[in-house]
Amino acid sequence: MLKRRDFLYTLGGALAPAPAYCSTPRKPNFLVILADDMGFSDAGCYGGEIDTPNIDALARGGLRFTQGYSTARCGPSRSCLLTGYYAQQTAADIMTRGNIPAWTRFLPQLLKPYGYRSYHSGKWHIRFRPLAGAGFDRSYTLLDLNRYFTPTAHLLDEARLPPVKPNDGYYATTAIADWAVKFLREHAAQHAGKPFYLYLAFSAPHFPLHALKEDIERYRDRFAEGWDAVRERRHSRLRQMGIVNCGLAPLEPDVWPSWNLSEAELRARVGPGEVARAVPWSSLTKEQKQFQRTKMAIHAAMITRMDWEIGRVIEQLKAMDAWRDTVIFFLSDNGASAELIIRADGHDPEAEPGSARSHLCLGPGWSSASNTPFRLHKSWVHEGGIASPWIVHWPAGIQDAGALRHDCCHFIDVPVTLLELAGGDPLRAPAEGAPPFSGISIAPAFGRDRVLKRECLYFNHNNNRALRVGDWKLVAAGADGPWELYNLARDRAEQDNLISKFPDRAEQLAARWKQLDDDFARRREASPPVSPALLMRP
Ligand SMILES: [Ca+2]
Repeated sequence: MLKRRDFLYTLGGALAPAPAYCSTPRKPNFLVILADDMGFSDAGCYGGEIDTPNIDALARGGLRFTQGYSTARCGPSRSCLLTGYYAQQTAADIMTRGNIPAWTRFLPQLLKPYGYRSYHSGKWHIRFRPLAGAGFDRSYTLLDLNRYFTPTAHLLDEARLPPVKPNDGYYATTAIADWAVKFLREHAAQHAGKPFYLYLAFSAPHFPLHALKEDIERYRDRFAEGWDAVRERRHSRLRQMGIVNCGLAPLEPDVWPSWNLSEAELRARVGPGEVARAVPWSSLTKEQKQFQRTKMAIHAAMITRMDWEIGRVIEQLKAMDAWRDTVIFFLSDNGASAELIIRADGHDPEAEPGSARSHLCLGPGWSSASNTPFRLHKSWVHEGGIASPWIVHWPAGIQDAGALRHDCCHFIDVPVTLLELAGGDPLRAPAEGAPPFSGISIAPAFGRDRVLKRECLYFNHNNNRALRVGDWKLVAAGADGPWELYNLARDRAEQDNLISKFPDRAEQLAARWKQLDDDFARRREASPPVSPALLMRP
C-alpha cells in the first residue's frame, strides 16, 4: 500500500480522495522558517553573493519556487502564514485594522486534532496570544524588535522575561534558534511519538542593522563595487538558474517610503554617508560609497548568522531522527526595505555601525539590489515587495531534489498545505461561520511543476493594490496611483505597462479586486468578534 507521501509524489499530487492509503503513516513534522525583510535574491540559491550554506543545502535537497508571494509587510504576511486567509479577512495581525472574527483559527489549532504539538520562536506581530489565542504549546515571543543585543520585552509562554542587560552575550537571531532547539529537545524527550510543527520566525535582517562584529568583518570588502554591479550580477545568475526570464528593473530614485526621514534629517542624524534615494552608485561620493558598503556588509552578516542558526536547528532535527520526515519551508515575509528611519534608543553616529548603539537601515539603493531583478521594495505590491524566496525541503516526500517550481503560491497556502499533509481536509472551513480557506494546498506541486489551479491572488497593503490572474497582474501604488497591467510570463520586472492595449482586461481585474476587497471587509465586520481574553494586551 502506498504511503500518503508516495501517493502525493506518484500522482504529481492530483487532489486525492479520502486517504484510505494512509492507515499507518508516520505523519510529517513541519518547520516553517521565516526571514524578515530579506530580499528575493539575497540567498546564494536565489542568485545572491551572501553566504547562505544551509539555505542553499535546503534548495539543493528540495524545491525552489520562483513565484512565491508574501503580502509585502511583516504583520499581514504572518497572519496569512498562520491562518490560511488574507490578512483583510481576519485582521489578526497588528497592522491590519478591523473586527477580528471569532472563527479565526491558527495552524496549531488546526493541527491539534491530528496529534501535533506546536512551537513558536521569534517575532510574532499577531494580535492573539501565542498559547491561549493561537494554540502553540510553547512560545519564545520576541516583542522588542528594535534591539538585537538588548531587547527589553520578550516572553516565554506568554510570561515576561527580564530585559536583557548590555554585555549579556545575547543576540536575537541566536536566542531565537536557542529556544527552537530547546523546544525540539524537549519534544524528543517528552513527546517523541507525536509529530510537531515549529514556527521559526527570525527578526533578521530587518532594521536596525545590528550584527556581530566578526560577522560584519567577513563582508568588509564584498560589496565595494556597489549596488549597480551587484544587481547586474544577480540578474544574470537568476536568469542562468532559470529562476526568472525577465529584464532587470531600473533603479527608481523618485520612489521611497513616505515615512522615511528627510534627506536633511538623515544627513544630520546619521551623517554625510547616508543616501536617501536609489541613485546610480557612480553618483555617490567616496565617503558615501564607504558608508553604504558597510551597511550592506551588516545586512549580509545578519543573513549569514541566521543561516548558521538555521544550521543548528537542522542539526537538532537530525539528532532526533526527524530530518527525513520534516517538511521545511524557508520564506521571507516581504521584500527588502527602502525604509530609512530611526527608532527606540536612536542612532549614535560615533558608534561602530552594526553595534547596539547604532540604528541604521538598509535603504533604497541596497534594497533595490536585494530585490533584484524586481521593482520596488517592502510595502509595495509590485514584485520587489512581495516576491519571496520559497524553498520546500522534505526528503521523505520530495524526490525532485534541486528542481524549480514555477507555480504561483502565496503565504495563505502554507497552513492549508500543512493541514492537508497532516491528514486534514483543505477544502473544509476550519470553524463554524468561517468562509472556505483562501489558500490552497501546494502539495501537488511537490511532484510536478505547473499543476496548481487557482482563480486569483489578491494583494492590498497601505493602499498598494494588486490582483494576479494567471500571468496577468494589475497593480497600483498608493490610493491615488493608477492601475498598471503587466504580463508576468515575460515581464516580472513590470516594465511594459499594457493597460492601454488591454483596457477591458484591466477593467475586469479591477472589478474583481474591488469585489474581493469589499467582500473581505463586509464578512469580517459582520462576524461575531473574538473574545478579548484570547488577545495580547495592547
Ligand atoms: Ca518584514
